[in-house]
Amino acid sequence: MPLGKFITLEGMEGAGKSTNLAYLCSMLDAQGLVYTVTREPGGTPLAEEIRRLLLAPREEKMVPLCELLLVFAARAQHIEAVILPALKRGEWVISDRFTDATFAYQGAGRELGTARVNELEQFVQGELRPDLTLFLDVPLDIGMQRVAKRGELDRFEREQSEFFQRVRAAYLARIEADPERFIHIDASRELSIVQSEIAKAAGELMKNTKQA
Ligand code: T5A
Repeated sequence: MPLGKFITLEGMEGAGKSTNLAYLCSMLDAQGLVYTVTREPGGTPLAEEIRRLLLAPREEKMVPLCELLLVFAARAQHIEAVILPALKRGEWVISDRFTDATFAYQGAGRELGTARVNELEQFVQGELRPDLTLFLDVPLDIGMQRVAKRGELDRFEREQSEFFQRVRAAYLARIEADPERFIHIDASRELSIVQSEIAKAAGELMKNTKQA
């Protein structure tokens, strides 16, 4: 059985990943494709517990290396328990964030650097990489306005704008380095326009998969 396809959604806070993930699933449904929807950090009960540790504001400062290792600990569990089994069953896997977020938030935001994240990526994931990554790009102020409407901010959402500038710059550098995998979408526009771009990118992947 051929492996399923692995699609990830990335972007800054409030970019619309969850909203557009639901849209992407409706596209897969329409094509009769079987898929698993998941998210990071999280995706299994244990990894969701680690997510709670990562997102909860706390008095004790979490050091960046602890944060990085927790992210990859959750990912190791997620990959083995959810992602690889689904791909091996031939299902598509749609994940709200994956390792690009680690390069952006821990590598750049926390200034741990790319080399360490690269090493852990190789160690934890082996050859596993997404087939397609949709990067939803919104100016920070728009994203934060959307997030603020939801209420209390998590530990990342409380960061300063310099942190998010580093995060965004890292995403853009990754897109530039791997333009085949990424689709860069201006997500500050109306949802219907954003979704028409998502439909185009996912449609291409579906077409290529059928032809292969
Ligand atoms: N993290 C994660 C790391 O540091 N390292 C890692 O390796 C990983 C995997 C949690 C945090 O974890 C960090 C990064 C994050 O800070 P998360 O749960 O993905 O990750 O957190 P958020 O990015 O904060 O997710 P949000 O749910 O806040 O944002 P979404 O999913 O991008 O936005 P969404 O879809 O909930 O939309 C927000 C609001 O905007 C509206 C929606 O209706 C909603 O109300 N909206 C639009 N409004 C107008 N026009 C549009 N085009 C709209 N699109 C959405």
